[in-house]
Amino acid sequence: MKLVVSIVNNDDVRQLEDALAQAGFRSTTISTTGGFLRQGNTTVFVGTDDEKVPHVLELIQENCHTRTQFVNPLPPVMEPGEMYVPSPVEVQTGGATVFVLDVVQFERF
Ligand code: 2BA
Repeated sequence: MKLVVSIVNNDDVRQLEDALAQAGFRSTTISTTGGFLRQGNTTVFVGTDDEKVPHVLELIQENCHTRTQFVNPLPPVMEPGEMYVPSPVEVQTGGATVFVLDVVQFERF
């Protein structure tokens, strides 16, 4: 058994959850925050049999989209009198960052 952990854009979660449910997969989501952009995203957990992992990955790929954002880098340490003019940097996020983990034991009581 595997646990598929995918970090996805908040705007894609609803669609992904629906697609997973329709295909018969159980999922759990938690609200998370990216360490770089410091913006909210969602982490989706799907526990499933090894042979069904490709189907889960397919659904994630189909339903999660890449986005381009512009962010202002953190300002450098300044000396008095110095001026910093921020210039936004282009960052591509997602579609999804996915980790597939081995599950040692699974129980439902
Ligand atoms: P964030 O950490 O907010 O990162 C958002 C996007 O910013 C990343 O998109 C990447 O394009 C860019 N980025 C991140 N760190 C960077 C850096 N040090 N320098 C330049 N650009 C950087 P994604 O790679 O698609 O990641 C989307 C979200 O997935 C991340 O949000 C984070 O929450 C999670 N994530 C990505 N890789 C991870 C990893 N190895 N471990 C844990 N979480 C990860």
